Amino acid sequence: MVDILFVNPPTPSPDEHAGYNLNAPPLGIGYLASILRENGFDVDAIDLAFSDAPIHDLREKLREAEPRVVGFYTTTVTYYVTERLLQAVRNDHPDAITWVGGPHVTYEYETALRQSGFDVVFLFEAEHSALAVARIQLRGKGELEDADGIAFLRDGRVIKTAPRAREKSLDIFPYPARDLFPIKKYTRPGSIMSSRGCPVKCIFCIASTFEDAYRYRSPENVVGELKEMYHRWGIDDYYFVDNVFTTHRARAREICRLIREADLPIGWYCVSRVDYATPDLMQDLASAGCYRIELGVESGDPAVIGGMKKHIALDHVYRAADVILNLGMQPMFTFQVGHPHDTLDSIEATLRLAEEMRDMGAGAYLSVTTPYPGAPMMIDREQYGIQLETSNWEEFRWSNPTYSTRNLSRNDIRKAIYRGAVGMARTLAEGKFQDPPSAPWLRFGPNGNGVRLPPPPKAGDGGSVPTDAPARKVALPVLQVAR
Ligand code: B12
Ligand code: SF4
Repeated sequence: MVDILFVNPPTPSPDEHAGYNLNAPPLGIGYLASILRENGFDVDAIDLAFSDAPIHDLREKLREAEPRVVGFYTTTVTYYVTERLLQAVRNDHPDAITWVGGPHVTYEYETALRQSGFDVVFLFEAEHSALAVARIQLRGKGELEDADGIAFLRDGRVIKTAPRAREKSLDIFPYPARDLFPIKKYTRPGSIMSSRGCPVKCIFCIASTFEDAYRYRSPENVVGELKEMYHRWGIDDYYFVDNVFTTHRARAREICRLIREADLPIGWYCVSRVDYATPDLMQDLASAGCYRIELGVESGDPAVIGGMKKHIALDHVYRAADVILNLGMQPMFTFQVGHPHDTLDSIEATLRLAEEMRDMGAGAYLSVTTPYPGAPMMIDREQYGIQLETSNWEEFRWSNPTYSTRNLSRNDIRKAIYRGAVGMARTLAEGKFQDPPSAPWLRFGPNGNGVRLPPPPKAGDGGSVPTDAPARKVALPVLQVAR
């Protein structure tokens, strides 16, 4: 009998990720399992992302593990699937206590308690809350009211306890319990999160509300985790799932230095911002094995970018493409259509910019602006002129428009996303953009001649890599974050 069984539900639209070819161990429940195990609880986990028969597989696991608590991770699109899995637990193990956490129920906790029937909803980051509730429910130490950061029902009333402050010293958390997941089955087994939160507040994103202020792990702690994954599982290809890996520039550079010093033959990719893509920082990333960088551009129209509070300029985009391509890495630009400030003309500008980037050899993915619970544009949707046209959470995917705006019908957005997808498909068919060869090749080169360092950036005079200053003089927004 295990104390707590964590469950990652399957996604209702697995094809959605085909372009990225991404599936990775669910780090949130990995962190929770790890901290609970460290505190003496017996934990297990099942990742149903791969399952063809999730309910059947969960039932088997319940029979084998006989958990006292079953804890579900869920996002908005997986919420209905998670409800169905909850029913299986209720049928087969009516005595089990059920927990649920993640970005969707954090905001939709009333429905999760009243309609779906979960016993405890965990709000926001939950390492400390899960430990507190486990002590209360499994060891009989205290009352649920005493645990901060949760919601539950008492005599038909929803009790929401005091908010719990996010952990500032992320190094205190043990590494995620990857041993509980089928590491060999993942296309991206090396997912790792080196920071949480974001200092920017783009209106479509929940990073700054759900994870709050930007917090980061020390370079030593991060590289320690890379070493563990490399030596224990032989993983040589990593995926930093940080909202923005390079927010603290000096820390990112120190991580790169430690990776080089450890001489790990690894490759990796991460998310940055176009305004951070300076030659010196990008060269540091490349020389430590980074081969792909994802950067949000969102729109080809500066007014729309301004409306979403992204704080970037189009000059940053050209510079980022130039710098990253010249260092032999792949820039992967992401764009959105259907933003509240978008018009048919601004969408044309976005599609044109995406095409321009593809012609340069970069990746350019388009998705639909999607208002998730907790995002500023969802909270203030009336102010943004958003008319939701569905209440089916499974439709809240980046390929599917969920609303009309003052300027656009849902069908206008649908047509635009289709054109964007055709553009990307054409680029792939023409071989302009391919999945880069992964880690070992990059680090050791095709001739096996040791670590491959990228060429130094060429000087601005005649070279195609510009200096830090963009060619066109613009006032570049400066973010108030550590550098
Ligand atoms: C990696 C990732 C993916 C990977 C997932 C692979 C994997 N298994 O990790 C891929 C690329 C497949 C993916 C796909 C999608 N993703 Co995604 N993804 C992420 C990302 C960047 C990191 C996830 C992570 O590891 N977080 C780190 C851990 C520590 O945080 P956490 O998971 O939230 O867990 C903590 C708490 O939530 C809580 N908790 C979580 N689970 C549980 C369970 C219990 C029992 C308890 C007590 C507590 C608890 O405690 C944890 C520890 O503090 C997040 C952004 C983010 N920063 O989280 C987006 C994010 C989760 N994705 C998002 C979205 C929208 C999607 C897609 C819908 C996009 C699309 N294609 O349309 C799909 C849907 C996939 C799905 N099945 O849900 C949104 C979700 C918003 C929402 N309300 O649903 C996020 C938040 C991004 C954002 N800022 O908008 N994603
Ligand atoms: S989109 Fe990126 S920069 Fe904007 S708030 Fe989200 S994580 Fe931060």
